[in-house]
Amino acid sequence: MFENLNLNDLKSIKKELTRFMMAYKFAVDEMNTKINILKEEFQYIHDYNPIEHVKSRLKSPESIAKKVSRKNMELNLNSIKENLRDIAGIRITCSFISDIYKVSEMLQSQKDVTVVECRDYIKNPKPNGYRSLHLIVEIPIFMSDREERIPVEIQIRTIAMDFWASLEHKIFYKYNKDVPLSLLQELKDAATSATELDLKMERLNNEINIVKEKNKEDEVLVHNEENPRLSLPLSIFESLVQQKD
Ligand code: 0O2
Repeated sequence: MFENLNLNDLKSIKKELTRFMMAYKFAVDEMNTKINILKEEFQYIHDYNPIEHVKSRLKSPESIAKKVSRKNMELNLNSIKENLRDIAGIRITCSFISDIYKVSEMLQSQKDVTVVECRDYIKNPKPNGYRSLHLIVEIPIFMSDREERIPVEIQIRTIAMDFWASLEHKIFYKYNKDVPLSLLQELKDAATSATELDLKMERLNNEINIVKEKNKEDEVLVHNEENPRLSLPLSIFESLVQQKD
């Protein structure tokens, strides 16, 4: 296959491949920055963080090659770019189902983010019990000589959904995709329990929020000792009140 290539050809292929993968790395870096900003800003304003963990990964060249062959795609960079939209992947874990939709909306509403696809496996779980919100978004990457729009797959799920998916993934690989029926049924039951847990935690959290809101009404904004960063010096507070009058 390589007999007609000289050293320079091989060097240039290597360079092209590296540049191809780098664009996806930059897309992951950019998405991670966006997510960190949302996290910090949300924490600062609402004194609460909807994101528990963020994991990101670049699909390895081996996995890309396997998927290309599994999907009978052409093995060239243009076809890979067109057809494989999960080379850059981000997984966001939240505590509550409502947080998943909050985070998803915050990301989707950013001007430079284009949503290419949204698959809601929470409203419509897969038959095996898999739940998660999947977005494929495109973001612009600016390099020294060009701008490219790069697809990123974002999976957003609760801790319970993530726990289930990790175990299911391990079992699937351990049995080389030929999982005994009894185990599949147990996994389905576990998915039902995880859903029940998510719904129960959401209900409890809503109750806690009602109490928190009630307490907030009595809270004095100036000299907030619990959260000094939100405290306003009395003079500024008075001047703001005067301006409103
Ligand atoms: P990896 O190694 O995690 O990247 P497509 O990507 O379009 O070929 P599909 O299944 O049509 O594949 O897309 P979908 O449903 O959006 O799934 C994409 C990814 O979601 C998978 O990537 C998994 O990470 C995850 N996923 C989907 N279904 C399941 C499931 O039943 N169990 C678990 N544990 N994860 C799931 P990859 O490429 O399969 O693998």
